[in-house]
Amino acid sequence: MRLSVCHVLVLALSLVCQAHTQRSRSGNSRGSTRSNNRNNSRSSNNSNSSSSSSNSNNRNNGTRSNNFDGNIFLEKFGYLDDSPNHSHSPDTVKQAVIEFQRFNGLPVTGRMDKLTVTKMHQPRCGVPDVVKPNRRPQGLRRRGRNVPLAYNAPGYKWEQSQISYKISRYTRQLGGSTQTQAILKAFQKWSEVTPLTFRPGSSKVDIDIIFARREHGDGYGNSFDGKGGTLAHAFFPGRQDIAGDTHFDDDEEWTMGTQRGTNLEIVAAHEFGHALGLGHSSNPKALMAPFYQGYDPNFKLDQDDIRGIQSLYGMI
Ligand SMILES: [Ca+2]
Ligand SMILES: [Zn+2]
Ligand SMILES: [Zn+2]
Repeated sequence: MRLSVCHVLVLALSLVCQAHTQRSRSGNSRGSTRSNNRNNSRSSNNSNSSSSSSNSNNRNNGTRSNNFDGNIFLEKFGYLDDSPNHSHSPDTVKQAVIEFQRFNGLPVTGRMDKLTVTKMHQPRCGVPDVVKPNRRPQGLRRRGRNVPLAYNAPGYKWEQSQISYKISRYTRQLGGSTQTQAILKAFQKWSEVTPLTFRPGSSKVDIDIIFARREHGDGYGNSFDGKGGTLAHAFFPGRQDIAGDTHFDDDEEWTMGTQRGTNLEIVAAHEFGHALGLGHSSNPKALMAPFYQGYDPNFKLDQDDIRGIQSLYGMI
């Protein structure tokens, strides 16, 4: 849709849950697709753990080195379809690498060069960047696989303008009021540019916030991965309980007001973008770009973020 290039869609985090989220939205087939994706990735991840070594010799696509499997990464974030043993033809992998490089503003070489591998190792959001190739509309597939499905937003939004939230599980790394402030300020980024308001709730809320480690109840495909890698993820709006929920990996070092660790307010603002319906942006300046950009005490929404959210909720 209009914003197109910038906001490529994302998908789903967890598709299992998302599936539920979206299924209630009648006529939306993307939701169920996502759930299939996620289920698949869960099973393929499992198969990998038992068979990756025996299969690595069969995989001659050059994305595997030093215990880092580029194919698993590319599958997780939507650039490759799920495959048993994460095996793909060299040409398929090349196209996926090209997509990843384009999306993330890297030189487009089609190879797992140093810049590309370094980028893949940076801390990032757990939500996929693009729709998996086999879920893309036929027209896009025919034109070549190096075309991510571009949206300025996945198309899910809250019907009400007052959104409720609560922090159900805090991290022990920061004081409670510090966390409350970080969350509040993160919401403000979005309420400053839309008619949305955010109110703390006590029981059933739209956006339920938790800190958790490893597997945390929303499917193995969403398990956190220890320090580094995935920092957090969030679910798109919808009618299911999990919709809008936002989870932070408690194995990260969460901080406020320092370059050290990972800034909670910035990551929360990014995740709330998803919880409100935005996908990832291929604009590296956007808050909704997939990788954590480091701490900036004066961080702001980019015009790209503002256009995205206003396309869903309008201006103030
Ligand atoms: Ca992590
Ligand atoms: Zn994200
Ligand atoms: Zn989760």
